[in-house]
Formats: sequence, C-alpha cells, structure tokens
Amino acid sequence: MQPPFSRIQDTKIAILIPCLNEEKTITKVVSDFKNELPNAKIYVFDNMSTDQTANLASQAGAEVIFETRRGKGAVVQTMFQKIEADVYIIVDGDDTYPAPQVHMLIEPILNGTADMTIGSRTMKESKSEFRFLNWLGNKWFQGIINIAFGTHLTDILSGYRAMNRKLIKSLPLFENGFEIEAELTIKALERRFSLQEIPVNLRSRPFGSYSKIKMLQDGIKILGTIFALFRDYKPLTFFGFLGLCSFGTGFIFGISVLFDVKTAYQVPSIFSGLLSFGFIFTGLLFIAIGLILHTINRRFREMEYFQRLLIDTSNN
Ligand SMILES: Nc1nc2c(ncn2[C@@H]2O[C@H](COP(=O)(O)OP(=O)(O)OP(=O)(O)O)[C@@H](O)[C@H]2O)c(=O)[nH]1
Ligand SMILES: [Mg+2]
Repeated sequence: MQPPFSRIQDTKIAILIPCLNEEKTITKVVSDFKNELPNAKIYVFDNMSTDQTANLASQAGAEVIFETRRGKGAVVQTMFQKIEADVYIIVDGDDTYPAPQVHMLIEPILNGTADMTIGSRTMKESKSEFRFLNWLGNKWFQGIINIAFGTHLTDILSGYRAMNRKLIKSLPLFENGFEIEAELTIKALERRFSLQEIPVNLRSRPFGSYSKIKMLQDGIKILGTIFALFRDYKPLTFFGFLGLCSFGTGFIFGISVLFDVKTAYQVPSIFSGLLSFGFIFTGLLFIAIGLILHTINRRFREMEYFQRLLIDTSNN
C-alpha cells in the first residue's frame, strides 16, 4: 500500500474521462469535477468522436488527448501509460456518476488505507437508476468473481474509481473494450492490492445521449475475459473443478459397470467401461494440469515480487 499523502494540495490528482460522442454531457462533467477538485488536472480521452465532444471538453478546461485505437479499454491503457500523477480518478463522460462523491472515493487513497476505491452502484446505501439488463449482467459477473476469488464485491463493472500510482503502474492491461473494468478488478485482486467499495448513486443518461455498450456482444466478451482470467490466475480451482466433475462422471459409469457384473451376471457393457475410463483419465489429466499451472503461477508471483522490489529500490 502507498503511504498517506500529507496534504491534498501537494498531491497531483488526475481525473481521466474516456469519451466517445458525449457532447450532450461532457461540459457538465468537466465543470462538476473542476468545482469539486479545483487543483486536479482533467484529461478527456477522445476516441475519434464524430460530434463536438473534443471542442467542448477543451473549452470547459480539460486537456483532450486523442486515441486512435477503438474501445474504452484501449483508451484506459493509454491513460495509465501516459499520465503521471499521485492519485488517479476515472469516470465516465456521460454524467451518470455524481461528482460530489469524489471526495469519499479519494479519501482512502489519500490516507493510504486503500489502493483502489470502486464507486459501487449496487451497495445497500446506493440509490441507483440501473437499466435492468446492466444490473442483471453485473450481478452474474460479480457472482462468478466472488466465488472464484473469495471476495464480497458488489460492483465489479463500475466506471467510477480512484487509484494510487503504484496500482496504476503495476497492472498490465490488455483488454480493448468494456471488459477493461473486469480485468482491472481481477488483476488488482490477484496482485493483492487493497480494494474498497464506496456507495455511489448512478443516474440515468440524460435524454438524447446514448449508450456505447452492446448488451449481448459486450456481455459475452466480459464473460469470456472473466473465465480466461479465472483459468489463468486460479488454475487449480478452475481445472480442479473440471477434473472432479469428469472424475465423478467416470466413477458413476464405473459403478454401473460393476453393478452389471455383480447383479445380472452380464458381460459389462464395453461402452460404459470405456466411458468410465475416459472420464476418469480426463479428470486426472485436468487435476494434473491444474497442479502444474498452480506451481508455475506461484513461481511467477515470486518473480513479480522481486521485480517490484527492484523497481521500488531504483525509484527511491
Ligand atoms: N474514448 C472512448 N470512450 C469510450 C468508448 N466506448 C465507450 N466510451 C466511453 O466510456 C464511458 C462508458 O460508456 P457507456 O456507453 O456509458 O457504457 P456504460 O456506462 O456501461 O453504460 P450506460 O451508462 O448505461 O450507457 C462513456 O464515457 C463513453 O463515452 C470508446 O470506444 N472510446
Ligand atoms: Mg455510462
């Protein structure tokens, strides 16, 4: 964890806003955050918007940075690489997240009690206007992550977060689309960063502005990312579960073969016997794969630890 910052005035705060065709709302978003944190630098990352987003953001006082690679994730990767600050806030440009709640979000980062705070739209205290499918998808994805990583998060896809520099500079992010939030959450969890959720109230998009997320297409991509990261970061749980299922199925076929032999004096079905052998063998193979990957992962974690130590000592 990063040590606490002594004075907020001495802290370089960057507000990062990914934007694609948000001319209806960007002026308000930039002004609202300027009012809340007058010393912060505001960056709008525009991704070939075809409307007035870039001009309006610049007029409202933000620095506009253009990104040619399409997708929210691609833009977030560029933000994290290009911008130098002590504390980073990321927020959507569609005026759905409340600017006044930014103080609650950055406080744990400033006093060093969290590496990343997530503005949760679904905590008990939040009064959010959620689109039903967004809410349902979020619940499913969050359920998988909580089971896989043993956490109790309530909103893994929130676009409103505060983070310290250490976290920003140590997460390798590769997802180009809306999977970026799931990737950010899982990779921070895996590297043992401290995460804290803060309730925020989500508003609906104002009339005339439209969503960039495609429910089915992006939902499948997010699910795919969650499963891929689950497989890569928790291989023993992932392959162990598959192995036990396969082993159990083989065991049931095996019992049925034995049952045939004992009771009816029939020649055991060759088909059932082969199936039993196949499933048991596959199950053992899965478990062996899980164990091997688990060991490799542990060694990588140790290497990453030493790499981080080296970076820290060369920075001091
Ligand atoms: N630069 C850039 N920004 C993007 C891109 N896609 C989405 N965004 C921005 O990312 C933020 C989140 O996108 P939204 O369309 O609001 O997605 P959402 O918040 O999941 O869904 P709704 O708020 O319900 O529409 C917004 O500020 C978008 O303008 C992109 O390809 N490039
Ligand atoms: Mg949004």
